[in-house]
Amino acid sequence: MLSEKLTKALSDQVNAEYYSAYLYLAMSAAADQFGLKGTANWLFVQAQEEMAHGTHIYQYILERGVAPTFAAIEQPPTAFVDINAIYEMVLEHERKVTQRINAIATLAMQESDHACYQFMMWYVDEQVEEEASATEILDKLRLIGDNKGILLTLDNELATRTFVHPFPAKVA
Ligand code: OFO
Repeated sequence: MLSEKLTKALSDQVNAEYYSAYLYLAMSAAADQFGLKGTANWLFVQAQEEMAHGTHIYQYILERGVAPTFAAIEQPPTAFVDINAIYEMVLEHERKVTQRINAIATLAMQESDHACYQFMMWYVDEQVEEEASATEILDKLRLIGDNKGILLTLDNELATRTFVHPFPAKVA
C-alpha cells in the first residue's frame, strides 16, 4: 500500500499532468489562431499524451490500494505572443515537470518503496524525451527567425505527429 505522503505526491502529479494537458490545449488553440495548423496539431497530440500520463498515475494509485485525492486544476495562460514564446514556455514547463517527477522518485527511494520508484522511472525517461523534443523545436524556431516560408515548412513537419497511446495495454 502507498504511504500517505506518496499518495499525496502522486495525486498532485495527476493534477499536474492534467494541468499540462490543459496548458497544451490552450497553446494549441493559440497556434491555430496564428494559422499554424501543424503546430496546433503537435500541441494537441501533446495534450493527449499528458492526459494519458495523468490517467496512468491515477490507475497506479488505485492499484496500490488507496484512493487518489483531487483538487482544482489551475487555469493555464490564455494569451501567447507568438510561436517562439509558446515553445519557450513548453521547455520551461517540462523542466519544472522533470523536477516534480524527480522529487517523487526521491521520495519513493527514501521510503524504500521500490515498486513506486520503479513506476516513476518511466516518467524519468519520458521527461528526458519531453525536454529534448521541446529543445529541438525551439532551436529550429530560433534558426528560422523571421523567415515565414521556412516556418511553414516546420509547421508541415509538426502536422505529421500522431497520438500513440503510451500505455496501450491499460486502455484495451
Ligand atoms: Fe507528462 O510529460 Fe509533459 O508535462
